[in-house]
Amino acid sequence: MRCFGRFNHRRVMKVSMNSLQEVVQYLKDEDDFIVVGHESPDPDSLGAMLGLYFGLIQLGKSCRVVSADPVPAELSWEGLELIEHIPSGFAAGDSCVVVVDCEPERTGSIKEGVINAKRLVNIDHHRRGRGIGDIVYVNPDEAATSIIVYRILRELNVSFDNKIAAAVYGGIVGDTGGFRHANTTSEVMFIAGELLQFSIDPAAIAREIFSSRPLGFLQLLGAALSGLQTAQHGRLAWMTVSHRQFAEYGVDPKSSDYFVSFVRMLNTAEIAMVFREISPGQIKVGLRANHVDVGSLARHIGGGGHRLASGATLSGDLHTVAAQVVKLAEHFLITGELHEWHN
Ligand SMILES: [Mn+2]
Repeated sequence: MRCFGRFNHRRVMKVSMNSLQEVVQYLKDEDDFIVVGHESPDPDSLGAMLGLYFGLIQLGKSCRVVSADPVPAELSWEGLELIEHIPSGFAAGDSCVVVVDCEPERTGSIKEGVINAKRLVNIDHHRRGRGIGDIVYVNPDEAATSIIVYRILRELNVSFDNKIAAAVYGGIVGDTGGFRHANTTSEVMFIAGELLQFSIDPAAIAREIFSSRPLGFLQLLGAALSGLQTAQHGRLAWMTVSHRQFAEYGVDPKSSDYFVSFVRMLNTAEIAMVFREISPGQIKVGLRANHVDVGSLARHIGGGGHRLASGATLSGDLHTVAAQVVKLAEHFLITGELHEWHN
């Protein structure tokens, strides 16, 4: 849309973000909420959802928590059972929808109902434009959306308890890779330390997120890793997982986001990639890096995410798509430039 200047107010879309204070005020003023996270919910998305849910309930508001995809089976945090799994037919009615940890377009099969909500709030930490919503707060400097929720709950004078602490702590653990990623700042540790003063079980939370998977998952991971490929003397590493393989090992493709962490373990890898055929002809690309800006790479191919952790969904033949993206990534790694892209 073209901006016609200050005399034509109706033509001017709000492009700047709202402040955290404006989010807090909006939440105070509304009474009826539905909190929604992204498709294939991860610990940060779930921690932010539950933290906000418990906080709003404590303030006497009515609130539901809704997800298009089921909650990962390995997690057992208090409150996860309250999340309504609504794969289709979601309508917000008169409730204010709060989307956390993604843009409204990434809420999966319920996105139409989310986008069409009468009132929409969006809280996120992925680098992106403002996007839609009456109130939009996006802060890519925050390690986790759960930390943004922590700050909101503090501003709302919510008193923290064990279940809020466990959810927010779990979200932080998830998005910092168990305090191993570059986003692990002293501020993050300070907040985590404060949450640990509650009666929560950090060992169980970490084990459930990173180290507790069914047999089929490990066997499929092994099969996929045995096909690990590299280029540029190992600076680029990737593997593919076909839809047939997921079926063969009885693994839900949605539960395999974590595969890319194992590719990243290759000691020479500067860019790590996993190509997963999540449904026939639909390829999910996961990208990780230690220094290279794979966020730009993902945005270039229609995806998004953070500078060092990003992803995209492409359609086509698994091996053709993989070859195309590998070529793009190889060129990017050597020249720092992104050549023209058609999928
Ligand atoms: Mn997140």
